[in-house]
Amino acid sequence: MWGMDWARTILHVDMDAFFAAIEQLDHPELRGKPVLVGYDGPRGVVSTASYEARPFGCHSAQPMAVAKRLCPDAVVVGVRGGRYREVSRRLFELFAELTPMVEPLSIDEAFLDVTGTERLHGEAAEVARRLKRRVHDELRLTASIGLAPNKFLAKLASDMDKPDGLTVMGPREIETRLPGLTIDRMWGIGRSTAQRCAEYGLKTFGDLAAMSDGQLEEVFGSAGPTFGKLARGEDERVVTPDHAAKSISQEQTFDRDVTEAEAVRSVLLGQVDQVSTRLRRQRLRAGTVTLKIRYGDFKTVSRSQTMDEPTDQTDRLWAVSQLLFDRWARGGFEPVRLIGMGAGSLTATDVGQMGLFADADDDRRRRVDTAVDEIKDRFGMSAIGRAESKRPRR
Ligand code: TTP
Ligand code: MG
Repeated sequence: MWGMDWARTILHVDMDAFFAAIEQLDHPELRGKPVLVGYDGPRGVVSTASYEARPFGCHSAQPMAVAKRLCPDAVVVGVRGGRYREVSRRLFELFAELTPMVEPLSIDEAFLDVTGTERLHGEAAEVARRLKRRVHDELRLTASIGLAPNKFLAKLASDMDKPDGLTVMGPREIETRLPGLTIDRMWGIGRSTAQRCAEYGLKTFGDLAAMSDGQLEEVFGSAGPTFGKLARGEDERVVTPDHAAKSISQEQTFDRDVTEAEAVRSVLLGQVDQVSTRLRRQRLRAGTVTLKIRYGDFKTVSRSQTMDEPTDQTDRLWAVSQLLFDRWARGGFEPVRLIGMGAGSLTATDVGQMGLFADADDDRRRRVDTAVDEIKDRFGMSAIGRAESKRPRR
């Protein structure tokens, strides 16, 4: 059995058109139709497009106006963050039934290290097939899964046969399929870098794999040798569950540089929301908040702040994120290519600490976290986003 030959067996699970698939699930009249999820305003951005809308060129992070032009028949629906978080919570419960070695990457995506579970659950491909079936039966949604001996290959694989795919990247595929992949699929290399590489005659993983570390460094700087390893299918990174992580973060690369500070802020708010949910899910508190901002020219800056007291509350994390963001934006806003928010210096939330020593203010904030989730459920993410941005700044 090949499952036994591998040092590790890693699954990368990624839900198909997650937000849009949930909308189609909840609203049967949308099934089979092109759906765009996102805020339908002049500066709105597409969160995701259903698979029916993708042949028209619609995709995540695209300006909504562009997507509507590409696919005039698409139905636009607002974001219902609370509902997606609820489905995500159930999805991660299914993962947890399989293994405690789950590393969440986003609301609909995770690495699972299922090494050794074969004995319990059957051969690796069967483990993956069964997980897909459970997602389908329990959530009525489809997932795509990549199965490989490491994280990098598993993530590549899950994307190769979307939607509803199951792709194995084993020793045979590393020889046959990997060298032919174009390097825009390389982790950390975007489309524009890929274009620059093409000028050097570098087009495929095979091209990268054939280069010496010295040559790779010349082209890519210090990250070069890592690209070489990955291109050969080598990746030593281990699956790190949130409770063992040093930090929990979320980032977003935009399709085009975003020129409005407000638009960046609203994306940041969504990230704070996701990161704090993950903190609470893992009973962790963050001692520091870090923002990462990348400009169109790849120049990247980060801004950190230590919290007065470690926290898992959305409101507090948002206050600090906002402070960092506004301080940076006031110092001279420049169009943004990527924004990211990370929670670091993590400590475990002591269960005894949760109720007993919580002051009234703490309790109020907790109830606000719950209430906000409910409002988002009912009115969509944008309702909260707009109210938030009208609040006076310090
Ligand atoms: P993805 O897994 O990147 O996308 P997806 O699940 O919609 O589609 P795919 O089948 O290609 O995996 O992201 C998961 C959800 O996160 C997505 O449904 C909406 C949200 N999201 C945003 O809000 N903005 C973004 O730019 C991206 C990439 C995702
Ligand atoms: Mg997905």
